[in-house]
Amino acid sequence: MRRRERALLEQAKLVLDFNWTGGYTKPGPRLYPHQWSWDSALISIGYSHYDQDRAESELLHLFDAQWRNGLLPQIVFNPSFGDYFPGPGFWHAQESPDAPRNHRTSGVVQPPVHATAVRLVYERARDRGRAREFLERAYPHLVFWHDYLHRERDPRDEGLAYIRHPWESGMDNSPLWDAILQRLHLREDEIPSYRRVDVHTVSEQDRPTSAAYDRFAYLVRLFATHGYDEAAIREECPFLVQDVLFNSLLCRAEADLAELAPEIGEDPAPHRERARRTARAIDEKLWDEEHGTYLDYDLAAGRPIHVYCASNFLPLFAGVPDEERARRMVDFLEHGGFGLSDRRMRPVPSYDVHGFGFSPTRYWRGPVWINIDWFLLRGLERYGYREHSARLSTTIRELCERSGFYEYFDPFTGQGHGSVLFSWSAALLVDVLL
Ligand code: 9YW
Repeated sequence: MRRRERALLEQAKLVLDFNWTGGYTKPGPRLYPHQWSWDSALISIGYSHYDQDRAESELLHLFDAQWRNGLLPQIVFNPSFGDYFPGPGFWHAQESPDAPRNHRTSGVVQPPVHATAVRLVYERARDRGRAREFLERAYPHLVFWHDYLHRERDPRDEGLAYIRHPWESGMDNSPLWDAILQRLHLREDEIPSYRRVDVHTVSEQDRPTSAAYDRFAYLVRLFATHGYDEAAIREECPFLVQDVLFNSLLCRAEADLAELAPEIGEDPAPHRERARRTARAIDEKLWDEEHGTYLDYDLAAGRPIHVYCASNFLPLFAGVPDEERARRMVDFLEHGGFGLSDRRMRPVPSYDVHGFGFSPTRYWRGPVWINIDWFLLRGLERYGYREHSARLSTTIRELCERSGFYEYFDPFTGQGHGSVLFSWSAALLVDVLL
């Protein structure tokens, strides 16, 4: 490794040290003080290279807050940090008989990348005895989590899980949700009162609008009113989406669980079968023949969402498309608005640069995110597109080196936005470098 890369690696580790709380790693120092589910999974992938102890603790801390029905919460609140919206008092998660008693959590989930993270942490661990103990502890949580998704979030048994809030996608401000949120007309008295904190921490222009937050809050209140009873929520919730990113990660996670199973004498077959089913469902229901990529499906309205985002290419990460479909996807990444062969841009913008309402700086509406680039990089590698994957790893390195470990980056200028010292940017950079 060259000197510059070694220095960058050290900086990335310092970011993680800075955000480490002793039990978990904060996604970012001020904006995100609690534990977030998919952040922790991605962060543990960084630690897996050099700190087995932290990699394992990070994930076990999250699993400790799992609900009794298997729901793995999006946020595990840290009682030392009070000033966050929406906090535990807004979620009312404890109204659910399934909520854990030892932690306060939110009542939604995030993309299921955890089994993939556990696999990497397990495989890279130096202390094998300890790694086995870790796997024995983590495995039942993962099975329980995936069971929850298949049981509660796939009522028609299609092999696809639905999400019921933009926060569950991990990409809450994405244009993917605009049409659904716009058709949600709220009367004044239907909007819960709340006070945002995010807009006092980073630039308001970069964050979701207050109209979006009204709807986010409305959905939370709907869940709480139903005591987090999934069958009741499903009947009424205007936001039910079979999301490409979420299901691609679930598919990959089931395949990773199948690889882990024999290590501790468990049966891999059910997980392999579920991975195959979800792959087939993504390929049959979500493929968009016109543009050559996959589309989210709005389950409440019964139609595909014709919005093109970088996350729509995530089936590459799970090995879903055949070679021909993968080739069409790469063609779109190169020649559509995603800039994979465009030297004027740092790929891949989170949203098609020609898409309606594209913004190079607004959160999830155009900026480059390191986690999405990382999924695509690993996906392209898997299909043998080495030049493209190399371009993405160079992009990740250059963005972090020139601008710092920001939450997201302007694809044209490379300038960083959102939270500074952002943990998954650092952790995935570590993975790319090592
Ligand atoms: C929120 C913590 C989270 C990420 C999400 C990202 C943002 C805001 O920050 O969400 O309030 O949950 O969209 O993917 O996990 O980094």
